[in-house]
Amino acid sequence: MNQNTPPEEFTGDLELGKPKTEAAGMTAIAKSFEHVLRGTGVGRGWKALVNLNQKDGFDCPSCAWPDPDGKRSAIAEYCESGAKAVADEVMTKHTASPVLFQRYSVADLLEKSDLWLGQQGRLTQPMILRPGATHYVPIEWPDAFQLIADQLNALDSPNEAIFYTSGRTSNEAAYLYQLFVKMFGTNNMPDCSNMCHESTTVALTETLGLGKATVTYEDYEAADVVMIMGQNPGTTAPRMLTPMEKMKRNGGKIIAVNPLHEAGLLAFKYPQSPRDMLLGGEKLTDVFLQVRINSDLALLKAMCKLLLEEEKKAPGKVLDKHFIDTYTSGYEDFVKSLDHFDLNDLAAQCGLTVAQIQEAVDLFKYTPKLVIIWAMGLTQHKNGVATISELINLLLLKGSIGIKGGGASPIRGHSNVQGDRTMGVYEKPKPELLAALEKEFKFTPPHEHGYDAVAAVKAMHEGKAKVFFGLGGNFAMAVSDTNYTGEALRRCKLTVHVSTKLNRSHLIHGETALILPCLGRTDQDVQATGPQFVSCESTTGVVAQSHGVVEAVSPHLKSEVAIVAGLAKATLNGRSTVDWDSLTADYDRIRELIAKTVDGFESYNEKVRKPGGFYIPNGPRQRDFAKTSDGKAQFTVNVPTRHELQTGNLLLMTIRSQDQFNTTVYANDDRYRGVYNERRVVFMHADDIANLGLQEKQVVDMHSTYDGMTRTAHRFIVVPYDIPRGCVAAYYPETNVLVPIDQMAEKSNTPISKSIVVTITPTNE
Ligand SMILES: Nc1nc2c(c(=O)[nH]1)N[C@H]1C(S)=C(S)[C@@H](COP(=O)(O)OP(=O)(O)OC[C@H]3O[C@@H](n4cnc5c(=O)[nH]c(N)nc54)[C@H](O)[C@@H]3O)O[C@H]1N2
Ligand SMILES: Nc1nc2c(c(=O)[nH]1)N[C@H]1C(S)=C(S)[C@@H](COP(=O)(O)OP(=O)(O)OC[C@H]3O[C@@H](n4cnc5c(=O)[nH]c(N)nc54)[C@H](O)[C@@H]3O)O[C@H]1N2
Ligand SMILES: [Mo]
Repeated sequence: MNQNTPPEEFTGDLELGKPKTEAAGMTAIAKSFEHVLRGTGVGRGWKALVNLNQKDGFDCPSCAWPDPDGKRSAIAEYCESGAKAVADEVMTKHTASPVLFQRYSVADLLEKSDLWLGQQGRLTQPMILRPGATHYVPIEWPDAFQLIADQLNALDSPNEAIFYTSGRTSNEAAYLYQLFVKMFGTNNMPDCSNMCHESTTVALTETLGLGKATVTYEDYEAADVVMIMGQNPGTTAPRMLTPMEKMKRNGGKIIAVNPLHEAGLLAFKYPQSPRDMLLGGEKLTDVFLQVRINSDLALLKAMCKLLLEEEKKAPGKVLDKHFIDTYTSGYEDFVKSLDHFDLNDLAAQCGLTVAQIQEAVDLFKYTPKLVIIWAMGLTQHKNGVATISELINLLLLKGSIGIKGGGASPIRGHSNVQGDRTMGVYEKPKPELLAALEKEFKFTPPHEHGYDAVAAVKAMHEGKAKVFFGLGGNFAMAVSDTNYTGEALRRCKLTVHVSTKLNRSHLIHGETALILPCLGRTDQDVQATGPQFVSCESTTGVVAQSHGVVEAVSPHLKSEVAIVAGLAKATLNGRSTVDWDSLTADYDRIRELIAKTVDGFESYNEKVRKPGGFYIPNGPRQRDFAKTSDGKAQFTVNVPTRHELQTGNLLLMTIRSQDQFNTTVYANDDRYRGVYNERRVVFMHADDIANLGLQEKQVVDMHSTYDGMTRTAHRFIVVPYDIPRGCVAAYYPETNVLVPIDQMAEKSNTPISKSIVVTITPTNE
């Protein structure tokens, strides 16, 4: 078997049902309870659930959706996904203790599925895999820190080390981590953002001066029209459906842009509403644009062209000329450039008619209260940055930025991925932060940009980097080109993972490997001065505290703060002015340092203690675009990409199922899409199945060929599905073997996980 990829076996009993036409409802609530209570023991599970997203409880580890600013209902502030993420963390029935590692060698564990690895429960003790050993064995914390410190200090240059972050890390841990890494001497800080919303960050920073959402929670409910592009909210941000339902009841309209009729886009049943339960849910989408994969740029351009035509028909009613004149630059060039594009051609690229696009434009032509929401369906393409810049063009035409009920709303994935960046986890650190750190801590931080995720893999592959340290995440499975990435990790001298749960990255290891088990979001965190809390930033820029509530499964777990501080102390060994132990003892002291060095965090300890937290400064929300190249919001000229597919070629998007959180698989079902007991499936249009001479449920291989090299993902079952011709979909991470390491979005380097050209052939059994 291939040592770098998950096993390719089927469960053997794929069941296909009808895809659902609504999300949430009682089933979702029932499923939530089922998941939590099954694995946790009733007391722990309840304790965790009732504290989830309450103002004095903990921040849901699942996604970065914001909490309502006002009152919260006691039970509704979690969703099925959140409940599963909590269950996954608080489960106690099993633990991945030293007994497990004694029983199974690394080779044995490699043959287990990702589902099985996750089901082993929480890690309980630091473990080490020594050079040439077959099994992980326990190691004491001080020895682990010393071993990593010795390896780091033995490198020829600090730039031979890589420090990855996944987005669950708290602000406090993230801040210490980036401080330590900069003091060690490198900016090699790739993070999961590099594979996620980096295209968003780049596009928004260029066009508006800040890489974050311009909306607040209230804007969703106040909008007249919300356009949801490239996102599957029923699965990946179910709580978003609550304000959507409210805005609909206020008379608002929803436009959905997606190659799939995702259940969460169609209708929503509010589980606490007797009316919904009796009468059925609220229809959500008013205009559904079933676009071809990666045609969104063409669609947005067509919408801009139609808006200009509408403005000619009703001058002064459609475009916000005052906003354009006062706050933007590049308008004339942008308008001129639209002449080069033909409406019918643009519509055809999307697989739509002009009339369908007009129907959507009619909903928002006379109102600026337009919110555009987007996620991975826009970011993970070669032209991700261009597409998002085009989306900004549309909002600028309407003057929709910096008004109540309007704006740009990327939905971040991991619960604190945005906060980690704010705290300085970034391979291209901001000069202001470097200057502040230099002043406060009296050292010279490195200015040279570091490796992002893809560059880090290449550096390890080429032997330029030799130590990989991961603060959370599952790098081996999350990055593209699984075999290449696996080989890169295997070439390291040392790989270290700070983790809550066992995952495949622990098994695809360097010469020496360490697993350092940490507290999760739900766990109580008690340090020398008493119980501590941490804080996180939501997708709308609210920073709030999070208190763990359940007792840790093992006395050997350390908090991420304690781990980072322990490592910093051992590695820098007197070379820093920081008292790492005192910071671990009292997280208020970390927040004091953040207050002194990070913009917008003045009086952090005070503000974060206010119920509900506080908003950090956001220029674009106030129509302040001072941080762009000329101080104005930028219109940009972007050209749609044509995917000229040769016969037999299809465009593959790699997507999430209902029962996974990124690389963590909770179960093999995808209820909303009607798929049960199996993840190795490929969704195809019936005509494409017929054209290729395939049958429903036939077993096939998928191949991608780039730069003369063919990569293959073996054994997927064909599922006929309502998807545009020429487009196919399959689950990530199983399909990451097909994404070439060199195929990234322009300017953001995000792997092209949503538009991979593939061919499909029957598997030779
Ligand atoms: N339950 C659960 N929740 C999660 C996660 C999880 O794995 N499970 N992951 C978290 C993370 S880190 C993230 S980043 C978010 C991800 O949240 P999403 O972006 O919603 O997740 P994906 O499954 O990647 O779905 C992408 C959606 O985009 C559509 N799509 C794909 N290509 C295109 C395209 O070219 N154009 C358009 N218009 N649509 C397209 C797909 O059909 C799908 O509906 O979710 C977060 N929340
Ligand atoms: N083909 C393809 N590839 C993709 C994507 C895609 O859509 N398609 N999506 C991309 C996206 S959007 C993202 S964000 C990345 C995700 O990439 P990652 O963030 O690297 O992956 P996760 O699966 O979220 O990481 C799960 C692991 O994190 C650890 N963990 C969980 N909670 C904690 C915690 O509180 N602390 C610590 N220290 N560890 C914890 C657990 O051990 C668990 O096994 O994948 C990317 N890769
Ligand atoms: Mo993500």
